Amino acid sequence: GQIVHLADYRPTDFVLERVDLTFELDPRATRLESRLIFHRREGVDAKAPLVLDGDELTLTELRLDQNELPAGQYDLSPSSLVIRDLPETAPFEVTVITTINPEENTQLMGLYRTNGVYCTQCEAEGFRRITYFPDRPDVLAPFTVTIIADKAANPVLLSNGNFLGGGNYDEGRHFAAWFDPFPKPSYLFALVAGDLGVVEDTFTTMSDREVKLKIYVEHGKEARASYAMDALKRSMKWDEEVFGREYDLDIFMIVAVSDFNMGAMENKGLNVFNDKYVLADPETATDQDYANIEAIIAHEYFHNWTGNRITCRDWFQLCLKEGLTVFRDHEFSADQRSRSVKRIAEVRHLKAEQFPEDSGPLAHPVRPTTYREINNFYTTTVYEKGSEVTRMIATILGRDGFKKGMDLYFERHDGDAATVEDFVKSFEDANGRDLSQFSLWYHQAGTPLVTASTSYDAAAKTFELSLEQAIPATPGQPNKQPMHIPLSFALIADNGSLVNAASVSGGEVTGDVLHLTERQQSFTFSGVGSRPVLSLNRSFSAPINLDFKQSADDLVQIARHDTDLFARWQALTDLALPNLLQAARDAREGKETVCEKAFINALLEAAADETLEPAFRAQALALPSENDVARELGGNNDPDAIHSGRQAILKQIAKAGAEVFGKLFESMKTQGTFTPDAASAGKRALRNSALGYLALLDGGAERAASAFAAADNMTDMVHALTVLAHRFPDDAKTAEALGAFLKRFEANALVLDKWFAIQATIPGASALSRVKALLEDPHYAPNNPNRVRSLVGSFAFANPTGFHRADGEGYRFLASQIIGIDPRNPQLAARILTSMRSWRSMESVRANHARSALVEIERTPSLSTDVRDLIERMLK
Ligand code: HT7
Ligand code: ZN
Repeated sequence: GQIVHLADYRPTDFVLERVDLTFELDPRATRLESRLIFHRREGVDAKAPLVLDGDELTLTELRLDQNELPAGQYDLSPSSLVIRDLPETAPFEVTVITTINPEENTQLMGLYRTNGVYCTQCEAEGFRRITYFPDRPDVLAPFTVTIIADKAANPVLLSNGNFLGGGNYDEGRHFAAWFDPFPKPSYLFALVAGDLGVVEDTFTTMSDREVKLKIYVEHGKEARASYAMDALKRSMKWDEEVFGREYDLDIFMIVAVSDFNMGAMENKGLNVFNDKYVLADPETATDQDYANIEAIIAHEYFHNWTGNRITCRDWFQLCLKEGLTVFRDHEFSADQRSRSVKRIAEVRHLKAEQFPEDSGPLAHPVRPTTYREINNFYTTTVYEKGSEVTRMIATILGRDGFKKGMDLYFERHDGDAATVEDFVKSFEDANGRDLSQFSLWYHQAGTPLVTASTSYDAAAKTFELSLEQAIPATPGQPNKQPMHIPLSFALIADNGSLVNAASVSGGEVTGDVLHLTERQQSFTFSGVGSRPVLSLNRSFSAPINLDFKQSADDLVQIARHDTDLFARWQALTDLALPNLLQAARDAREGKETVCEKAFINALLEAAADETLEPAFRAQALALPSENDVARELGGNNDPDAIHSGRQAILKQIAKAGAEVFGKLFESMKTQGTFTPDAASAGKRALRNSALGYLALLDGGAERAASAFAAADNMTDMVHALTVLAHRFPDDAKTAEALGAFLKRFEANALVLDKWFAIQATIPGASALSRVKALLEDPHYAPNNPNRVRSLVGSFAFANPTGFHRADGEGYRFLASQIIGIDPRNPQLAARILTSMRSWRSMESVRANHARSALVEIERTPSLSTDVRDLIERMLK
């Protein structure tokens, strides 16, 4: 793969006016006749040829205005079709006939088959695996699609847009025609055909149009789509109410498939989903599954405006649709559930996934300027940091200013392929504010480090806050400019009330937000009668690392009194971290560790506080993970020491809180029939975290086993089974429970994924032999991405002690898996390989083993561009 540079962008020489596709479906030899109407763009040289993209295609026929094209008029290569001597000004029609083999398409890009269903995935560059085409997001056209297929095997024939009509055809075949009037780029094209069940509903839009809603699933799974349908209708309503966005076609369809590389895809009017994010019922889905379904259904639906109606000019602008749409789905979930608890979960995820990416060899700006393989840029930086950048625009401009900017963006750019600059300019123009310094967030990679210190002058009644920002060097960006960092803050008095300073000087302050814009900046608050406690970066208003040495007393004060629940959680985390870090150091030196009482007391106080929502208390009890501790340690990491140290702390908390946890386990039991609402889910989460602590006390295995036996929903069952398997892997009760679980859910692929993941994440060196044995289990499915992620992915991403074995066997195992998966499915291989991105932060013995494993992959002949691109960046 060639390196692509943003600076090389230029529009196409030809404008595509219309697309007319006719598919004759066959599992091994699908014929596609594609008719494309083009005209030469004004001012383009009359000799310029038409260049179409292709990938692994067989060209069967090529015509220009219905006449076969002579061989001398075009050049064919594996990746392109170049046609010369085209009309200077008049529109012309190119007919391209290709033959494709969906059955052999294991990459799951382009047209492929999953469980006998034809399905497409075209983002980012999959359409070129279907036909020769200007496969880039700035080429938009209306599409007409006709699908012809065997009627018995494929009663359902779907594509984008509105249904035009259908009927019987020859030889037991039938056809359906679809027209999508909204000009779209090829990456939003979709086709689905097969024998599927359907769940139907309707939605009446704000201008009183009735839209048909259909969710297609495998036969027999229809009942499991009802939560997704409900989430869809809530998403449609929310987008009207909050963003003023109405749905635009007569029909909106979702299809759930079992083989899919990512979560879902927002094809116009025909979203295709990984069935993991559609199917749910109380017996088989956890609360987390329900929350994911709600979020991803919303995310793909919201793309209809942010991504489809306004798309990206080029793939460098990916965050324009992804960061913004993640922000929109976060806001949706926050409105549907508890805003603070949602924010805590988002920040946990951001720090666990994006912060390591931003501090390692794969770091890149939210809006990159080069790429070799675009599939590798569907990253947590583009998505999650992209969302944080959008959130900061909202924080800086305020609710109304943000809305004005969004409205202007929709008004100006509907129908466009836009850029990040267009987006930012809409906010600038709508608010009369210069956001040029703020825009550095799009261009500078790396997580800023903000160092804060405070001093109080009792005589002058002033409180001073000194801030300094530093943005670490990242690949290709050694030097950084200071950024505009919006920091939400509060001053808390001794009695717990919030203090309003008479005035603040030293920089811009709007409401409860300080605007840090210089490298070093001091803010002075005047008229402050006694020393306040400062709560900084409340709600995680900026995605930064904050170095602010606060005393345990100050943190306890925030944990007790801040009106921002996120800040209370952050304070408890800040109390926990030094204990976990010290425990890891102690474990490494073979010393006993002692957890600070102030922390344990604050934690148990929050856990027992009935004025706090259970979901929040559960978040507080879920201490920073082993990976969080490793990140805080920053380097020379020993996962075994981190694990033992953390276990020691957990045990001390369990002992001190035995009574609290016992009570919570009893009182948080949800009664009656299962409902997946946030309040019930919160109670289950709190009860289950109590169980986690109780299992560390005498009789823990019995407790966990009986919780497993008593569980009447998947959340409780998975949790109890995880506690049992992770704490007592060799206990007979664990084998018994795993066996019972398998027997009961053997026929449900999504539940089987959980069974694999629980075992893949059992801590300790023996994990590897367990994982290897599971690879041979008859239920393992090496071609199903969900199953591979549940076993190999869970092991590499979520089992620090098992994967990062000191003898390097975990890394060697991963290398052999990557080498095996890559030829079949490069995207899947590449994604799992990113589990090695922080290899340099391991202690030297492990780091050396990791390097050797990466070099072994690098030496493999004919690696995909996906894997090669990552390996080269990781080894650089
Ligand atoms: N926009 C979608 C991205 C996606 C994708 C990208 C590369 C390869 C396969 C893929 N499947 C879906 C998903 C989204 O962010 O909404
Ligand atoms: Zn998306």
